[in-house]
Amino acid sequence: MKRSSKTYSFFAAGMFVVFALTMIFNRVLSEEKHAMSKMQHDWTRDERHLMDELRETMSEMKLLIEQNKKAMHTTNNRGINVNSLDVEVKRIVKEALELGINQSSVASPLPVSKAMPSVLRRIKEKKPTPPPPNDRILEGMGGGMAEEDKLEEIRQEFLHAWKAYELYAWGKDVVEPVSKSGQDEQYRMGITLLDSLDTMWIMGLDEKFKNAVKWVETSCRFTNQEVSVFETTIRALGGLLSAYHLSGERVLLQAANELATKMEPAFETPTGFPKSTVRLSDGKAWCPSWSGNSASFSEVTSLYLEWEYLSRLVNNPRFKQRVDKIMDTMINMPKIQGLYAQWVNVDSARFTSGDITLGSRVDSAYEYLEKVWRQTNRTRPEVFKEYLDRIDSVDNQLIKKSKPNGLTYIEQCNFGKTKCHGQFDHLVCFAPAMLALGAQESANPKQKRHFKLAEELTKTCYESYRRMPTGLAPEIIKFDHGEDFYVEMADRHNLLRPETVESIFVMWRLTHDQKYRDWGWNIFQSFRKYTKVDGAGYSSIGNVKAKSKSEVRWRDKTESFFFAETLKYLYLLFTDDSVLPLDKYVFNTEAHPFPIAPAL
Ligand code: DMJ
Repeated sequence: MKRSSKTYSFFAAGMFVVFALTMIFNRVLSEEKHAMSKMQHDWTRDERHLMDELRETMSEMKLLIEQNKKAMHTTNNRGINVNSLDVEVKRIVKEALELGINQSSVASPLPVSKAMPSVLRRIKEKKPTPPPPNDRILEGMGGGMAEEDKLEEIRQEFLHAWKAYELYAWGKDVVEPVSKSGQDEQYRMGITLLDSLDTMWIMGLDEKFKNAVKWVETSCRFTNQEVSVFETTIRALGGLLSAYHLSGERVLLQAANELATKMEPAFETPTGFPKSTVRLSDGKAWCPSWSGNSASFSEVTSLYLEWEYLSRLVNNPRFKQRVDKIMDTMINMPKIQGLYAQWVNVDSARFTSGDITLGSRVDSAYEYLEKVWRQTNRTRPEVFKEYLDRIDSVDNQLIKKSKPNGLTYIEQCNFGKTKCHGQFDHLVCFAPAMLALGAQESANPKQKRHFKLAEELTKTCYESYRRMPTGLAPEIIKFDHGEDFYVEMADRHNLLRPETVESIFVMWRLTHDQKYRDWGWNIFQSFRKYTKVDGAGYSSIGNVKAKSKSEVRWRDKTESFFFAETLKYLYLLFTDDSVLPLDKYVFNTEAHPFPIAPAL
């Protein structure tokens, strides 16, 4: 009797301690958040980084509290050893204060995280290191894993995703891994297979690659399909060309040549801007019937890399002339306050409607200016000038900072630019990679600023993942009000898009800042945790705010760019820099690498 009442009091005291610790923790966290937002503006990058570490460590502490709570429930009389914690906490708080760190950030009688002493040590040495992964990631997923092991894990997940395509959709455009079926979309040419060839080659999946090449040889036919000139160029043509470059399989080049030849009539317009859709059997081409002969701007202007490279390979100057004409039109056409809009008339090269944005229907127009400059071995200064002029206009008019934490974003404006708003598509996250690569081209102050923007925007894009319960970004975030940004119900889906990991990959290659590898790894783990389908496959999901995998709402589709881009960029993030070095290759907008043209 006596014994059980003692146990009971001990348990009650323990519960009280946990309750008190939780309350204090929450208060500390909110004070810290408040202090952070007030101070953020004046902090140096290193200090912000250190503060990030502390904040992450606080998250880890929260996890420990939870674990301790659980331990108490299960063991009944084994509560927290308050005395020993007390001593350790006092020591840490003292050290933190000596270092001049805001008392409210660390001074709390909390269970001591294992990471805390080492964070303090690093602060002392003024050596910021990558922040510890967020608490989602702490749930038993490989923190200290070697980079080679990470490569292998990403490769295994490619195989898991590919298995679904092989089993349920071989030769079809896309796989639906949940319903275990395949669908032909508009392409009817095994678009996933063509888009995935070079990733398999790069990952050393030789057997899989061979089987896919065999399929191209025996079963891929370009007959009477009605296809988007842009999507077919970036995915099919791009996929075939880069896989040919890597493997030397001539059948791939022959297929590319045939496909391009059948699409070519679409370019017969006064401006050179192709009509959106072409029928491969007779070359008949058209724009959407409601559009008054308009096409989306990114679609008519992001074709250069593929057609120029094909032109080199098959020695057909006409292919290059087609895209040179587009480039000339693009440079000379009137802009809207120095910016591009979403819809353009293919006969007059006048913008007709749509938003001004770096997202949907405009994105790769900017991207290709910078890439064409490098791919043509820096022989067309007018192209790079066009790039710099446009980016200047973006910088002067569309770059904004969020409240309260000053995240950088690019806003979107209506046609005519009378009203702007804080819509930020996931698609915009290609921009940091572009800005960072463009910034390598000279050391002038403007380009230094572009590099800084690239760093800031990569952070924003990463935050759009990190702040979601699944660790996966929604399709769109909005900055108009709320805590930095918010997500509307209709935008909660994730299509397995690549843009953020693309920018993370480029930033890693250019800076070797470990944080980029950590961010990419965190994103990979979130994909694996929430979008992997049992048995085989990966699926896009409907709700990145889900609290558990059972609530993600499968959309039952693996977009071909998951194989072509997302997994490829994640893989390249952990390879040596000598694999597809950035000074020798440009990646098209679907992540297919082409060698830079040799100097003349
Ligand atoms: C890809 O097909 C390409 O990256 C394109 O330029 C834009 N979006 C998708 C992936 O999100």
